[in-house]
Amino acid sequence: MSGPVLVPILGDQLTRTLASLRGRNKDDTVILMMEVWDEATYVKHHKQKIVLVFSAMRHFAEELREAGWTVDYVRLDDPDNAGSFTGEVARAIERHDPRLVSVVEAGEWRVRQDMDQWADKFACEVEILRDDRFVCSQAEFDDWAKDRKELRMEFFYREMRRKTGLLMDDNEPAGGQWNYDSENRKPPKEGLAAPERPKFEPDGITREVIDLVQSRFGDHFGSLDRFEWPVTRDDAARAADAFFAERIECFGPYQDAMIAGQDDLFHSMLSTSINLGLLDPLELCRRAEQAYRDGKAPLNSVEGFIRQIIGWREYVRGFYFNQMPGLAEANALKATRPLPEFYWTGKTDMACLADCIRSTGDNAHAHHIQRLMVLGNFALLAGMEPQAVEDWFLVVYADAYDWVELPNVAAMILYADGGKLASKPYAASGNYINKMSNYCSGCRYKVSQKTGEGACPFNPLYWHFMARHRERFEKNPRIGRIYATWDRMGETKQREYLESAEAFLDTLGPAAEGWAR
Ligand code: FAD
Ligand code: DLZ
Ligand code: SF4
Repeated sequence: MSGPVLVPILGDQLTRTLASLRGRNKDDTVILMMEVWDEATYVKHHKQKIVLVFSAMRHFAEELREAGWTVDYVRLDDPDNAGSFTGEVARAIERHDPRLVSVVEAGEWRVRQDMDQWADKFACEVEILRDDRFVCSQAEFDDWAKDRKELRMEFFYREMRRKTGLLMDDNEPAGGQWNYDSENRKPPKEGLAAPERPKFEPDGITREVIDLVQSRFGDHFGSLDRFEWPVTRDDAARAADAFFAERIECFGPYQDAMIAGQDDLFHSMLSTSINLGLLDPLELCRRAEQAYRDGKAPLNSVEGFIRQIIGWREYVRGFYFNQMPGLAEANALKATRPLPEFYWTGKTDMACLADCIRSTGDNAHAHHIQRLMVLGNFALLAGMEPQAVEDWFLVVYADAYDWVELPNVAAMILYADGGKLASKPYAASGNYINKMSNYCSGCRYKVSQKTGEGACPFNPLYWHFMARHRERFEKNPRIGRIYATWDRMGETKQREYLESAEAFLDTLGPAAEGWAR
C-alpha cells in the first residue's frame, strides 16, 4: 500500500514530541483527532473537564496545522461521527487508505483493550507505541514490582531519582536525605495567603466549546460559571512560570494545609496541563531542581514537588497497569455504603466537606490533602462502596483519568487493594483536620467533642472504622498500637463511640441515581 501514515492522537496526548509524531514526514502523515460521545459519557464528567479536553484538542489541532501538519479533526456534532475511537479510526481508514496506523498506547485500561483489537479489525498495519512521556515503562515497573511482597512508593521513587539524576550529587541524594516531608507539614498560620495564580479567560474556541457543553452535557455535575484552565501549551507554560516564580517556595511547607475559600494555596495547579500532555513532567522537575541549585527555592519544597511527579505520579501509573483489571473491582474492606447525596450537592453541615465539595463543583479541582484527608478519609471511615467513590472522583476532577484516579482512590484512600500500595490506611479523626485547616472554627460540629449530638462526626467514625477492622489492622506495625488506646477506654466509652458513629451513619441518605453514569 502506498497511502499515508494515519496517526490518531487522543485527548490526553496533546504533545508535539509524541512518539507517533517523532521522525514522521509531514507530507506523508494524516493526524486524526476525534471528539467522540463514548469518551464524553463513559462517566458524566464535570462540565469543565469536557470543555478543557475539547478546547485543548481544538487548539492543539490548530497549532499542528500552523506547523504544517495535515489534521483530520472530527467534531462531536459531525453528523457521521461514529461515537467511538474504534469507529472513527475505521472511518478514517476508509477516507485516507493509510499504509500504517501509528498510535501511542492509551492511558486508560478500557481504551487500551479496544486499541489492542485494532490490528485484527483493520485491513492495514497497526503499530502501538509506548508512551515515553512517562519516565518508567510498564516493563520496568513490572520488573521492579515482581519479587516484592509490598510495593512502596518511597523505594520506587529512589530508583526514579537515580534513573533521572534529579537532585542527585555523585549518586547521593542532594542534601543527604531522600525525603524532606518532616519539614513539609506546617499548619496554616493566621493570615496565610498565596499569590493569585494566573487565570485564563476563554477565547473564541473555548467559548464555542462552552456553548456545546452547556447544550449537550448540561445535566453533568459542576459549574461552568468560571472556566480558567490553560488550554494551550503557551498558557500552560505561563501557569508553570507563575508557579516557579511565586509559589514554589511555600509549596513544600504548606502542602498539607487547608484554608476555607482558598482553593489553590501554594499548589502548582498544573495537573490538568501535565495530564493532557501540554507540559512535560520531567522538564518541570528539571526546572524545580534548577530553582534549588540557583538558590531560588528551598530543597524541601523542590524535593516535595519532584517526589509528587517522578514518585507518586509514575508510581500510581505503574501500579495501575500492574494491578488491572482486578484493581477496578477490589474491595478488601468489604465496604458497601452508597455514596451520600451530599457528595454531589455539598449540602452538609460538616464545614470541611462542604468547602471541598464547593471547590470541586466551582473549579473541577480540589487539592491533594482535601482529596485525601477530607473527602477520601470520610469515604474510608464511613465504609463507602469503592466503585461508587471511584466513579465520583473520576467524574468531578478536571485532571481525572482512570490510570491516576483509580489507584489514588481504590488503593490510597480506601485501602480496597488490601494494602498493596500503602502500608496503612489514611484514617484520621477530626483532630487532624483541625490541626491542618481553619475549617473547624466555622463548623456546627465541635471538633473537641468526641461523642454524642454535636460531636465532630470524624471522631466517632474513626473509632468505628478501627474497631470494625481490628482483625486486619491490629498487627499492622504502623497503626496496630492504636488498639491499646481503644482497650484502655473501657466498655462504656467504647459503646458511646460506636453508638454515636452509627447514629450519624443512619442520617446519610444515598445519592439519587444518575449523577455519575
Ligand atoms: P501539586 O500539589 O502541585 O503537585 C504537583 C504534581 O504532582 C501534580 O500536578 C500531579 O501531576 C502530581 N501528583 C501529586 N500527587 C499525586 C498523586 N497522588 N498521584 C499522581 N500524581 C500526583 N491527580 C490527578 O492528576 N488526577 C486524578 O484523577 C487524581 N485523583 C486523585 C484522587 C485522590 C483520592 C487523591 C488523594 C489524589 C488524586 N490525585 C489525582 C493526585 C493529586 O491530588 C492531584 O494531582 C493534585 O491535587 C493536582 O493539583 P496540582 O497540580 O496543584 O498538584
Ligand atoms: C476525557 C476525554 C473526553 C471527555 N473526550 C475525549 C474525546 O472526545 N476525544 C478524545 O480523544 N479524548 C477524550 N478524552 C480523553 C480520553 O478519555 C483519553 O484520551 C483516553 O481515555 C485515554 O485512554
Ligand atoms: Fe470537619 Fe469535624 Fe472540623 Fe466540622 S468539626 S470542619 S466536621 S473536622
